[in-house]
Amino acid sequence: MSFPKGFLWGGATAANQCEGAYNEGGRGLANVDVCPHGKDRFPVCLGKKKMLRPDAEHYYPAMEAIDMYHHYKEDIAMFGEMGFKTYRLSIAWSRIFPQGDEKEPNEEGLKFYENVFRECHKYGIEPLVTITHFDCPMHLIEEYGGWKNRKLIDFYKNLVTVLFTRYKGLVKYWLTFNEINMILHLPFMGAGLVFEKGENEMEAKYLAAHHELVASAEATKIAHEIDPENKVGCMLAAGMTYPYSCAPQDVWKALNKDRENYLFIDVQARGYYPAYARKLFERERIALDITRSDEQVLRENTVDFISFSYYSSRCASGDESIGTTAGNVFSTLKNPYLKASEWGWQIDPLGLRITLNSLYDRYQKPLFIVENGLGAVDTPDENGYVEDDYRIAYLREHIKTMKAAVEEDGVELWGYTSWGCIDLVSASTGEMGKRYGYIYVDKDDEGNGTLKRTPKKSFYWYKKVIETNGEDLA
Ligand code: BGP
Repeated sequence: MSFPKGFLWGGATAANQCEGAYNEGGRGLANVDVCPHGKDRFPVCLGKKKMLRPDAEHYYPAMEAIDMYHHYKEDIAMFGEMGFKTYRLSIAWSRIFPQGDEKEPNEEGLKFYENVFRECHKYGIEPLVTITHFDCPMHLIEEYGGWKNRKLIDFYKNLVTVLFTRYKGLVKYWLTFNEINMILHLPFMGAGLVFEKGENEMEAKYLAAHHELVASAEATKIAHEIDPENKVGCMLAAGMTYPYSCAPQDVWKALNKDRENYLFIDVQARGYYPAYARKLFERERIALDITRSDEQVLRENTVDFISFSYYSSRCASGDESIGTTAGNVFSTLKNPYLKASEWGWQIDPLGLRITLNSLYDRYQKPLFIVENGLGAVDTPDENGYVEDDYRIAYLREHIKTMKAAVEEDGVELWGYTSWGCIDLVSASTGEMGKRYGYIYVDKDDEGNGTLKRTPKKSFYWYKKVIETNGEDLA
């Protein structure tokens, strides 16, 4: 009894957090390029502060990131050395369609990803591609208002048709939208939404979400038509919500908190809006343009598998006076039984087993953990080497419970790609100093550094984990 043969071990990144070269190769400007480092980051990502063009006062970490655009061969070779079976990466939409609404794609952008995929295959690495990891071409925001506009569905269909056709035989695993539930929490970064004064923000978010859900189902349909071998997944920012106590109002609160997230996956995995969602829209006077044909496309094109990120569990209570702590973007109640990372994200390995089981119980579809890891401060020695025992300990404990979920609980799990396998820009803070990688990248929060890559201690540890298919975690 062990991980199945062919279990997909690997690591994950996103274009906007590692590629850089934001204005090379014909790439157009995107929302993710203008999310600055520093105090304005959150207001911009939330759509509260309008920043549709970069200015001279801010530093924009995504513009260069770790310059993987020019280092991808070196980086993929290192993933190959670790023995990766898969590498999760995302496509920058504005590399393929610089404006987003063109008919013809930008060949240079297509060629870039083709080279990346071919490089992966050289090492026996299966690409796992996120079609949209938070990014949206700026032109689609300025001209159409981002995902609030139904027209985005057609532009997205055009994008995916090009991708599935061009990369047929090179890519088999696809994710339509990264952390689709993040649209509620980071609406500009996640869906290109900027709010006008007095706008019904909740309605705008669910409207944008509806368009993404339909676009996701359309993409699933097109993927299967172009190549029946394609496997399409949804992607949830997961982590079970625990009731703070056994008080029924805490249990009720926790159930409803989870529904805020499950709503999206319920649609993508089951093919229709659940009753509680319909009631929410009614209660909050949220008018969505759900057409008959939307309902049909959602119903007929559910996902093949469910992928998710897991950093921590969450906690909820009916009592509003309990203190909160940071979490993956949205804060949660402090769980007194858990320790936390330097950024306040609580560490809960058993929570991963609980999350795996609850997702599997709810959907009965194969699962894929596509993000997990510890964001920490690393202190390299004079050669750039980091002894990151804290990261190894975090990963080890999580892999143990993942193993238990597979071996003892029978959860069907296709793979595990830890987040930020090479150090990259933090999505929430824009820092470089919040590191997740097995590979250290010499660059700081202000953009200084040589970009030199150096394997950390965890690099050799993870290599052994993969070599033994998860048997040797020591
Ligand atoms: C998820 C995102 C990633 C990523 C990760 C870690 O929400 O999908 O893009 O960055 O969280 O978060 P952070 O970078 O804020 O530490």
